[in-house]
Amino acid sequence: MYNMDNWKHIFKLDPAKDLSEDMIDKICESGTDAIMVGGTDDVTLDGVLQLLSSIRRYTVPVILEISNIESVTPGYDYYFVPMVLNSQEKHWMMDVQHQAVVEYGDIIDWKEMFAEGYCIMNPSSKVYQHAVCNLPSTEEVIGYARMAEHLFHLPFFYLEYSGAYGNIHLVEKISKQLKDTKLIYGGGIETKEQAQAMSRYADIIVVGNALYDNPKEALATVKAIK
Ligand code: 1GP
Repeated sequence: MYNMDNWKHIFKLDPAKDLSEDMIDKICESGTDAIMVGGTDDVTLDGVLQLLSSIRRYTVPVILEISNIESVTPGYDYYFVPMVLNSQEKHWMMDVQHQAVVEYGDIIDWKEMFAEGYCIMNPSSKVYQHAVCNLPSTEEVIGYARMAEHLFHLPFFYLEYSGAYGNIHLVEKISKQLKDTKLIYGGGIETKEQAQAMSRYADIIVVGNALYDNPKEALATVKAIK
């Protein structure tokens, strides 16, 4: 097992999108702290397995962020389980996870399993619509962060702006609420400067889309914050 305490940077790869082997090589050798495999649409067991077999040739830790139960497979180092705190439906906060534990609880290795308290802040993103979210006010986001830290004792609070660069003042405010719960920021990071800015407040930044849209800049975000 790896020590996550010093993690600062994660690349998120979408199993429904293609990347060349050369690009996967560059991503895995970039110095990023971990590769997370996850997406919203068309996440299949095939896609998840294919990415795993490419990434597993490298020493970088590999995380499956569980999108649906059908695409879960052994072989990843860690499994991150999103619990969508600002969903309007209990289904996305609690029930999908509960169903999975009822079905597979006997064979789950709990040491590999980590909950993420998700707060999804970009109403135009697929994930926001998919998980039927409400847009919380600043006070409400702070409330979710406090619950993640003090009530649920979650390992991670994920401020998710997927596809859009978020409000850095909010990220700063949330970072002040969290001590034991690590703050993950993801969304719209495309440049070194954006990575550095979010990294001042978030424990871990996640870079996703930029890998597909602007790979050179995306790869440069690792060194920019280390
Ligand atoms: C998405 O938070 C990640 O789940 C990263 O966001 O794809 O916008 O970089 P981007």
